[in-house]
Amino acid sequence: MPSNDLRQRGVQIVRPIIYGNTARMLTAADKAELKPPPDHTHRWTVALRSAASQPTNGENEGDIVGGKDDLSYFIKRVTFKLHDSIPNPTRVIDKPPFETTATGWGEFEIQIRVAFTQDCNEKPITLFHMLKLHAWQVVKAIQDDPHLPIPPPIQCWQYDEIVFTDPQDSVVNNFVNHPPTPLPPPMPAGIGRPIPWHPAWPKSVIGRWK
Ligand code: SLL
Repeated sequence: MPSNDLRQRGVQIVRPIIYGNTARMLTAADKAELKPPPDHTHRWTVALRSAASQPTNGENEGDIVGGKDDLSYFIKRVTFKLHDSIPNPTRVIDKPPFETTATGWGEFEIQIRVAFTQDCNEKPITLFHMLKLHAWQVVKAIQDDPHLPIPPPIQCWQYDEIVFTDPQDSVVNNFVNHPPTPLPPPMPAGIGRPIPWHPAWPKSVIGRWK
């Protein structure tokens, strides 16, 4: 029997991921360095990462969301299909970090195609993410109080789990050898700020400016 017929029946392997984007408004320094077209307002990164976050190295809590675990032991390639108005709109990323960056002005849906390593013997999956640039409530807060500085970056992420049912025998050890970093328990109500902050709650942003 060829080895690709050997599957561990009744076994499920689960890997928590996030996909989504960060975005920040272009500063004068960015404009000088990147020389984007004049109508571009934001620089953004779309990514697929492990759900567990990096420990912070002096960054503010929530600045780096996800990405602690290297997923390349089972993900071979992530293809981001961007809006056709963007140069080189099909971005093929063959090694981590599975992400791509651009500047622009508009929000649109991004197709994220995830291809697994050959030994997984699984078909690619396709995810969709609506790029988020504008935190409208924060824009309103700035309009109301022009002394507020440029807001911190947008973090807009979707949690999901990649599940392999009846995995290929030959890859089970690989997964066992790469356990996902456990996610922190949820915070008790009323303690701490939501992480990542949510634009629907401007106070979560403004609190950080003090
Ligand atoms: C729409 N949501 O459906 C809009 C499309 C496209 C945004 C937004 C990049 C432009 C460039 C950019 O921001 N495109 O690189 O010139 O009509």
